[in-house]
This record gives sequence, C-alpha cells and structure tokens, in this order.
Amino acid sequence: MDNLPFLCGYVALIGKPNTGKSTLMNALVGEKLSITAKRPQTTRHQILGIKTTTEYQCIFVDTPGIHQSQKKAINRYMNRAATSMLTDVDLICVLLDVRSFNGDDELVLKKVENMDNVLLVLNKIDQINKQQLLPLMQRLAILMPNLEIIPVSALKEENLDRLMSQIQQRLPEGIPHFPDDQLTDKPMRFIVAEIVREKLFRVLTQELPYSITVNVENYKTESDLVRISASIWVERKSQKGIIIGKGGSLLKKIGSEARADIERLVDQKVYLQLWVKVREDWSDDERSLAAFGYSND
Ligand SMILES: Nc1nc2c(ncn2[C@@H]2O[C@H](COP(=O)(O)OP(=O)(O)O)[C@@H](O)[C@H]2O)c(=O)[nH]1
Ligand SMILES: [Mg+2]
Repeated sequence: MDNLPFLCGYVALIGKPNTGKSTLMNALVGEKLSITAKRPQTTRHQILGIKTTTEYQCIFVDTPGIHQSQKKAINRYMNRAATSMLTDVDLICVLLDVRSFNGDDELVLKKVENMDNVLLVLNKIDQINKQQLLPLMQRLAILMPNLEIIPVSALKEENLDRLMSQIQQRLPEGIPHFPDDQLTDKPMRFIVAEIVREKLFRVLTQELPYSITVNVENYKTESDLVRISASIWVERKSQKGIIIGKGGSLLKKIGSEARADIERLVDQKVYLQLWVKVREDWSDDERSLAAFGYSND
C-alpha cells in the first residue's frame, strides 16, 4: 500500500443550475463551503473544495451552473466561467437531476461529448424509486455510451463512496497542491460572507436577495472565540427594514443560523455581528470592497 504513488487532480462539477453541484461538493469534502439553495444561480463565484486523504488530494471545482439562456450579461459570464475551466481539469463530473433531465442537460453533455475524462453523476435518487431510475439510466447509456453513470444522492449521502472511488481511479499521479488541512482556496472572510448570503436567500422570499452583497469587515481569531462583523448591503431603505424584521427578529434569526454554521466550520465559538446598510454610493463601496480584497487571512 505504502508504495502506491500519491494522486492529485482537479475535478470540475458541472451541470445546469440546481442539479446539486454545491451540495455534492460539500458532502464530498465534508464541510459546508459552497452555499446551496432552492433557487438557481446562488453560486456566484467559482470555489474549490479540497479533500485530502493518505492516498490522494482531490480538488473539486464548484461552478456556477451552465444553462441555455444567454440573454443577461451575468448569465453569459457564468456560462463562460463554467465552460472555460473544462480544459484545465483532470476530470469532469456532469451532474444531472433525476427529476428534471431535459434539453439544458443535453447542452451540457454536448460540451463534453468528445472528452474522455468524464463521469455522469445522476443526482437526487432519493426523489424517485428504482423502477423510475432504470429507464433514465438506459436513456443516458444510449446517449453517452462511453461514460460511467453513477446514481447518487448528494443530500442523503447515498452512493458517494462509489462515486469517490470512481473519481480516485481517474486522478493523475502528483504531489498535493494544498496543505492537507486546507479545505478551500477561499479565505474565511469569503466563506463567512457566503454563509450569511445563504441565510438571506433562505429567509427572504422575493427577488430581493439578488441585489444583496455581504461584506465581512472584521474577522479576528482570539484565544477563545472568533469575532466577526459583517455588513449586508442593500439598495433601498425599505429593503433594510425587511431584512431587519419586526423588532430585529429576522436579522437575529439570520445571524444565529449563520453563526451556527460558522462555528461548525471553524470549530470554535463565534461572535457574529451583522449590520444592514443601504448602498447609496456604490462606487465608494466597490472601492472599499476591493480594499478588503477577499484575499488575505
Ligand atoms: N432531494 C434532494 N435534493 C437535493 C440533492 N442534492 C441537492 N439537492 C437540493 O437541490 C437544491 C439545489 O442544490 P445546489 O447544490 O444549490 O445546486 P447547484 O445549483 O447545482 O449548486 C437544494 O435545495 C439542495 O438541497 C439530493 O441528492 N436530493
Ligand atoms: Mg451551486
């Protein structure tokens, strides 16, 4: 065993929005790094999730979803980002949602049809029974005859061992690119902002969340706790009121749910202070965002 070469490679998770890419990455890495939500396109940035064992280091690349509508600039940008990285990775896992296989998925499959380093991951099998699964597996086998198809449930963590061993078999030899305790390429400030953003997505039901930005102003590790303060930037005063809620109740809920997630992640007590601010002069804020840089920590 000891003489086996170490394996290290990049594995892209692609698929249309909502197929469970972020959920799967979190499940495989064992930590909540990438936010997930019922709404499509919650993942705005590309994020790495790193899983290191004694045998391999697998670097997952979670991407914003690929989808057909190219009308909006932001969608075009996300499509480009998701597509351009395909040639840089060692393996591509295409995620498909058993309940919603359609033309958008075929578009994604088209992108990888001439590549040989591809696995098909049929996700959300907890949502259907075996009789329903079989015809879909057969249809995919005809469509993509050379590809291994692995049915899983990212949410219920079913069949992930089999998926992981299929991935491992396809990783190239190589020395680890990251220290073995590093879970992501993003600094904690970034992850914290994402966690707060996820909570906002969950509690706010209207279009509002898309215009929200979260900025972590302070992140300080002290001997017995981590002290964090963050601002939630909105565009209008009325939105500020909605987020704060009656007597501050909603903001409190967002804060305590986010704190629980962050505590689990950093394995330490967390003191989280949240502010809601109206973004009246966006250009100034952008400057300050750049100043924070999302890059140190
Ligand atoms: N039932 C079920 N739901 C899942 C599964 N995987 C993901 N989901 C849900 O599908 C939604 C979208 O997941 P997400 O990971 O954000 O999708 P992404 O857009 O591809 O990153 C979320 O509500 C997840 O909880 C699964 O295996 N089973
Ligand atoms: Mg996602």
